[in-house]
Amino acid sequence: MELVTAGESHGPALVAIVTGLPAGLVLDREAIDADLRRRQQGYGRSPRQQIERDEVEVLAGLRHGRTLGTPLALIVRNVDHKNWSWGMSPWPPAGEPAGKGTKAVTLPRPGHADLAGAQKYGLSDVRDALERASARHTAAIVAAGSVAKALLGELDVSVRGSVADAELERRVDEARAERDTIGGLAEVRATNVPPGLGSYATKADRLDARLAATLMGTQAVKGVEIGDGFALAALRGSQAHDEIHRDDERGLFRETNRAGGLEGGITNGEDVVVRVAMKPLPTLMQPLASVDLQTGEPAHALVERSDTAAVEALAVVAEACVAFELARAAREKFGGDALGDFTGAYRAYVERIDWHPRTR
Ligand code: EPS
Repeated sequence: MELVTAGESHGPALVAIVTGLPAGLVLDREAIDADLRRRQQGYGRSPRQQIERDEVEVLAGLRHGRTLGTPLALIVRNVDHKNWSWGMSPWPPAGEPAGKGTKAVTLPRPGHADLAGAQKYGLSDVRDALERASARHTAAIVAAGSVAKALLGELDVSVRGSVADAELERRVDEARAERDTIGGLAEVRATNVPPGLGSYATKADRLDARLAATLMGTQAVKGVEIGDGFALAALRGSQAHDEIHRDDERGLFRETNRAGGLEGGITNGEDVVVRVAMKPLPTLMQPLASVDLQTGEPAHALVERSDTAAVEALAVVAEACVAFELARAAREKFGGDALGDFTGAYRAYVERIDWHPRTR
């Protein structure tokens, strides 16, 4: 399974193409739209979310609600594009400049991709960098993650992201009052994950590395921790590992889960637990020092409408990232062009090992 996305924040639409899904997986449009809505909500989100009504459209790979085993093409339209139709026109715009995005952005924001993007790609308008770097793009990830959750659901695996930040609302209120922004922590937990997803064979196969990569690839994420993560560094070996037990009800199991469900880059049958740290959003109403790229003079960074916090959105996005990577790993382990081949291989495997899925 692979995921490719495209789309700018104020362009016509966001696009996700998912390849490698088995044929015969039932997708529920309402479930995907519900995840898209969850991503839009959350304390501290920008007024942009009142403009958007994120909904999935399917252009290919699905017939009558079932996957065809062919590339699945999803889009989420940007309603706000109507205000940017000149500024973000894919083709040279016709007529006089109108609406938003008509003036070049030359004041890069510290913490955003603005300056590095403009340098790397030789851009005179920072907008050419920031539009794709924007976290708006995560809507496409959530749509694809929702599809991955449907596949994992066939194995009774569930994945849920939540905010791991005490007092988020108070922190948002305080930051908003002071016209500032905040970051925060989110946690994703996947339950009923069978042992044996991922591999120690190569770095690229290690599922912990893959989870870290997909989460670090998410806007504003600056840290990823698996299980007890950084805290493990301070412990003795005798305190840090999860002892192995067995009973007839559960088969082999652990009493503790400091490893976050991953040992040697492979799932070990316990919950997969991952935490992500998000930096404070870099678009500030009281901007930091910058330099005007056109004149070379000191200036203040671009001020644009933005969120005060997006930690609750990150929890939903991180859930989608983890779900997609787990589904990929499950597809590698169990194969299956047809959904029944995939679930059949899973059942035969679980029969072979001494691990018992939780009763349904
Ligand atoms: C974002 C800036 C804001 C956010 C946006 C990410 O958008 P705008 O500039 O249109 O107000 O709301 O996130 C979304 C639109 C979204 O759907 O998550 C940025 O600069 O990263």
